[in-house]
Amino acid sequence: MYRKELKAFPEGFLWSASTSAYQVEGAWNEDGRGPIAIDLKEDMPEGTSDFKDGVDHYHRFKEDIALMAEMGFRAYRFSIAWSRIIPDGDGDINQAAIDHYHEVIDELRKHNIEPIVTMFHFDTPAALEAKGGWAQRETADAFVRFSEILFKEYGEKVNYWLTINEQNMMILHGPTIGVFPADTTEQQLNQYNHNMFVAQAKTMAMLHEMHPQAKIGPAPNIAYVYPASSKPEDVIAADNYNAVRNWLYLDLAVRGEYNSLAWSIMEEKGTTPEIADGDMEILKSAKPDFIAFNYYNTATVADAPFGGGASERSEAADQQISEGEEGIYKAVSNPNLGMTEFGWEIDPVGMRMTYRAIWDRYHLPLIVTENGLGAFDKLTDDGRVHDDYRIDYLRQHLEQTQEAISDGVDVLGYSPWSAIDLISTHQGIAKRYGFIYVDRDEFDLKTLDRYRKDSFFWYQELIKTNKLPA
Ligand code: BGP
Repeated sequence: MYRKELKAFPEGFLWSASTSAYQVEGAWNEDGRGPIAIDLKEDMPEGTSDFKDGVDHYHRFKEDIALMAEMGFRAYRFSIAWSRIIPDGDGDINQAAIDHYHEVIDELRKHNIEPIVTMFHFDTPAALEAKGGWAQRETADAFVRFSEILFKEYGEKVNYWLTINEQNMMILHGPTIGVFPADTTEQQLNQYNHNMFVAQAKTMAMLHEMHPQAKIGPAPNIAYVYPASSKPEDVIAADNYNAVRNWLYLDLAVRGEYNSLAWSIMEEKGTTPEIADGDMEILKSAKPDFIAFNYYNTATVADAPFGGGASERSEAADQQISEGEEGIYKAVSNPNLGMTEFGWEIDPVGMRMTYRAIWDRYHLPLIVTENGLGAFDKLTDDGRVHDDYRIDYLRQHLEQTQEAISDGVDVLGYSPWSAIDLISTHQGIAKRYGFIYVDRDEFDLKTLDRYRKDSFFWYQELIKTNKLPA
């Protein structure tokens, strides 16, 4: 559908950008913070830094928020570190951490920036992991208690809550992200998934009870799946992967039910989770106010008969490079798309399709909570980063966002990854996404000074005028 005129971004659109605590904060062992499972991971990919120092946002949040205010942010999406608030996950509350996040939220409010708070972004407290992690109902209960503490403390000041970041990527690519060991079985993963959904559902219902003015939603990574051709078997494969990658997660979060195709695939493999009495009622009781989703690119798949191989690129598999699975779908490259320096396909039009598909299924307002380009940025002598490639990427995705808005999709805001450079999940600081450059290398913290990239000024102009700069 081609249009001569696109609808404008709505008034009050939430122009934002995102970070997560363990990737940005640093100060990993300060002010009582307990370790997270990822801190204890010993096998970071060679040549990539760990997360311990981040980009020191914990100490420099005022400077960073001032830069966000200078860009004109209407909102900022960040996560609150569970193991700061409750160092061992389910025990004593750490007042220093409670105070810290009050300061962060107050600082944002001072600049008229709406906080969008993620409650759990990959950072399971190590003490809970040692007791069996998400396999245990106790971890789910501990998460609900943590949420209650957050709602009591910050519920009057925070209107937008996100429960769990990319639950689907944790389940599908946990070892690459570092959240689960490589030998975790599928049956275990499906149990973790189920336990997380029960926790999430309780949390959503609790917020509505405690703070009716506030809104809450899940934040999965949704990527529409294309068939490699019009061959009917390829179309079935695409439908399979849409079910196991996307709809399983949103059907549970929004409708409180298992996607029947995804469930049948688990049944076929004998990996269905155990469902305790009352769980399905709990899942049904949760009513998200919106769907937040992270979008980087689409996936393309072909028919995958047994014995035919599962993927063209499985050795590189991560959040955005599909793995494939014999009998279900075969992951293939899409010859119509370009790629980032890190091998992620780039598909702005696929974002429009993803908006449409989510909207058609659920009819809830949408917020994009991640989208962005990881690149090897270079700081030049003029103290800038000339990241025209990032501006192009963001512009194209925002053009498609405007197309989707014109198609009738209700979009509340756009919060790309990332507000400031931070440590990638498995590819170090070299893979930069921010509007703000941070002077540090993989193993040398250097000055940690902040620099405005060209994209900083581009985003500033966009927010000021509420339209894409010419
Ligand atoms: C998402 C995560 C983020 C983030 C981003 C970019 O999967 O929610 O935490 O890091 O992807 O991925 P990466 O850091 O692997 O480049």
